[in-house]
Amino acid sequence: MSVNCQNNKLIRWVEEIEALCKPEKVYWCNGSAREYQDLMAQMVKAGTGIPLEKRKESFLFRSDPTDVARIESHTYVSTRNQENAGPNNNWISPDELKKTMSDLYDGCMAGRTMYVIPFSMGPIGSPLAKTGVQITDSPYAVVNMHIMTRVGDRVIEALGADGEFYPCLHSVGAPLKPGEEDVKWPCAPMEKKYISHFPEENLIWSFGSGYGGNALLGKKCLSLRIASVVARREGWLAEHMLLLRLTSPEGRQYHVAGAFPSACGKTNLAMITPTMPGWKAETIGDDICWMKILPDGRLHAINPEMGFFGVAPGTSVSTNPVAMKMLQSRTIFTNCALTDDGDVWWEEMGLPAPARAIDWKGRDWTPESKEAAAHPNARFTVPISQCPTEFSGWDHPDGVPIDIIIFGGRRGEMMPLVHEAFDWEHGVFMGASASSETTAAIIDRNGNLMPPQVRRDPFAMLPFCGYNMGDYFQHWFEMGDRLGSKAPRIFYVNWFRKGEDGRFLWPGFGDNSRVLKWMCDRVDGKAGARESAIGMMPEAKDLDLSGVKVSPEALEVLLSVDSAAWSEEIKDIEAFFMKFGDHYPERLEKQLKALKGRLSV
Ligand code: GTP
Ligand code: SPV
Ligand code: MN
Repeated sequence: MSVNCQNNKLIRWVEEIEALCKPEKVYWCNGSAREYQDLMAQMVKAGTGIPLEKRKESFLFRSDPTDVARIESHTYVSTRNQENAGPNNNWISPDELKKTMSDLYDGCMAGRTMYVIPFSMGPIGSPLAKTGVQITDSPYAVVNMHIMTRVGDRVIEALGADGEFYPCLHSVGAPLKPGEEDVKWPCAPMEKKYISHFPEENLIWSFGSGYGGNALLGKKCLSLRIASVVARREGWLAEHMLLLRLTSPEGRQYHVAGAFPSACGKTNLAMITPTMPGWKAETIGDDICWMKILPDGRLHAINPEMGFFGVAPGTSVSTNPVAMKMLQSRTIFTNCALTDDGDVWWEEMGLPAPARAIDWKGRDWTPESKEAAAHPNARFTVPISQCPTEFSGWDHPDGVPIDIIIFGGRRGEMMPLVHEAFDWEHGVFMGASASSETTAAIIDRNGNLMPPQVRRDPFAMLPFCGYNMGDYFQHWFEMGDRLGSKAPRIFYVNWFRKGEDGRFLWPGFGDNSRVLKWMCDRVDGKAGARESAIGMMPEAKDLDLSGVKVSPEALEVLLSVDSAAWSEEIKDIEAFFMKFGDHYPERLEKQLKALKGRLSV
């Protein structure tokens, strides 16, 4: 047991889980560098962690080929009344789900160590922070939690004798028989994987997967699914958003929060290198943001995490030079390819493909191989402190006051580069009607990558809202009522529009700063815009496009509203909203009607 733990509730919970899961031993994590190193050394010895010669203190892990991303079809929000989980969540009653999972947990840690990880989301002791305790039998999860959250004795101290914590139970679901040799990436078969949330008890139970959001329970499970429920109750917002601070050449500062679905550009925008001369960008967070109205009446945001779990493929010196610097050392890589000289490689890394490599499945690979060398959802885990553009005040307990909220998604057609909401209520409609093509960040119920398909993904929260999303929309309207004239301005972007040749029309990445500048100028009343059916939009002359490689024809497409396509889109939006029945807010219906009127459909 932890020498310091005075919290009886925690001690009792750990004892109860030990009795259920029957591990070989129990270890309380103290969060020290030594502990991290010892666990790494142990995993290297077991052959699961591969030290990288080319990157100091960095390691490569390869997951089981069936355990490569979040599994939405096996993710549950379990409330007594199904209506509270809403049509946006998979639901099983708490009694049934707990029965099924208790049977799975029974003896599931045999032959393994059970780690107890006390962690804090948000600065320890901050009124915005939440304490979690993850129990896991995965040392890989422990080292990742070390990077992604604040782990250890300090948390136990802050918890004291009767502090509240969120219990997060995790097992890879692969008990070992006496003498049985372990596999490199233990996990349970697909039909036994469950990522379950019991918001009425602030409880998380995850079984069977060791990957990303399925296993690092402080992230999507606690900081979004459970936190979103708490946030609604307490009057704040828990969002799937990046956080960025921009400084104009004149020294004016703007704080931006942006919600894009998984693998749709948050990490990249959070680390943007502006191509606009004189503009500076600083990174605060790349995935999750908690926002609260403070006494100044403004919406303030913190990043509750402490590291990045970012998509590797596509990260290159030209797309994200900041990340490339950040990943030079002290990084965990998962499912990247391994080169002969002891480095990692992935597709679109901006470096020539190695003549030979070991692919993410551990097989020999050459550029002639049919399959990709890295999995498309290969990831890096790295502390924010290593980010060259880290904002020095990123973990201030009061957070930063938000000026601009951006929604968006990945749409090859239809959606223009940028449009601005007429007001907060219209902005809530934009968020609620957001859509995106699905990406490699999700696998289907058979463990396969999903073919990209357009789906509604409101506020980029479809897989992460822990309650009925109709009520979530209403909560956003009510936040606007409280914010009044101090509400941030709301925009919608799409960096992923394609031309007929299938190529992106907009250069994206650093050049997205041109769109950000337009937003900042809109906030200050300095930039022009025309009123369109879907919102305020820049004309080409309103954007600073000096030196950008985009043809006038492409710009025309990027900055126009395709009424025919939008008329079709409206039908899909309406059908989606109808699913929420009694929970569908009147104000959203009003927005939908108004848009129909403007489009004359
Ligand atoms: P999660 O960590 O899953 O939540 O993803 P994310 O939203 O942080 O996405 P990320 O920034 O990692 O980007 C995912 C993919 O989109 C990468 O392959 C990027 O190279 C690509 N991408 C990001 N920004 C742009 C852009 O502006 N234009 C284009 N064409 N691709 C982009
Ligand atoms: C996402 O899927 O949005 C991620 C990766 O950020 S995971 O942590 O696996 O959820
Ligand atoms: Mn994410």
